[in-house]
Amino acid sequence: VAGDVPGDVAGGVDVGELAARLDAAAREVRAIPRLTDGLPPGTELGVDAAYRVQRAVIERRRARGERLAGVKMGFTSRAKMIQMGVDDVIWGLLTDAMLVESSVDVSRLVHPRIEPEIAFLIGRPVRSAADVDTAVAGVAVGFEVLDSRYRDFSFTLPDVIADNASAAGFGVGPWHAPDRVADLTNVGLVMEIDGRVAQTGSSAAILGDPLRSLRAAARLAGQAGITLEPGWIVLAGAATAAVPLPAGAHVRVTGAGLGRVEVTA
Ligand code: OOG
Repeated sequence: VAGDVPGDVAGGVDVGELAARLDAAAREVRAIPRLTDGLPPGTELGVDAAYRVQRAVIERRRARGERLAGVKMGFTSRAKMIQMGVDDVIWGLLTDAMLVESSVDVSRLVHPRIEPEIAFLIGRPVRSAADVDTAVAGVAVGFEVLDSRYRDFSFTLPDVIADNASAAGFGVGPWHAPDRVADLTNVGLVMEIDGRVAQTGSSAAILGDPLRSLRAAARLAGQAGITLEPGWIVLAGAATAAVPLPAGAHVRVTGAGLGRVEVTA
């Protein structure tokens, strides 16, 4: 994975400096103003530059020993687009440090939220969307913990792209062989918090079919020169709006036919 070096300038913005700002906010558990609010006059943070900032943030994490573990798709459902006020599909990168086993330390997060997901396990290298059909080794119900590094969880599209699509953590339930899953286009999803139903939805909300989201992930990664490696996980995107994840909460996400995954905050 090629990274941007500090001082790299795109659209007049200093990619390395913006990445350092986001990385520090995450490490110091502190919300910062949106990048797009503080740009020097005459400069602009476009979508391409925002992805360069995202990559530079990931490179900083890799320099500290984290390894790439997958890809997440964002805003693949209307519910999320409406909740966050944006209207384009985005993607971000997952690292091994983001994988949540049974509990997530929310004291390390600014204003965490959680949402139900459909997850894919990659079994063979994927370099383009054409590789996807033979590459899926497993399907699972999952969750994603989001944490915007921006004040009030408020951002424009380039801001959230630069902030690695608000990625903070993720977990998956038991893997199922893809040919054992009857129909991925309408998996009922229920997210309970402390035994109360917090969100319900259908995988149909994810671009009509989560496989479409996986193909988009493969295409976007391929364009960025990233191969989806065996063992990587792709989060297809939330099927519902995200809800706050307070300390002490116990969350259970169930997918019809896919079992469930639980996490304690
Ligand atoms: C951005 C991440 C969106 C999804 O599943 O739509 C996302 C955010 O809402 O903060 O992961």
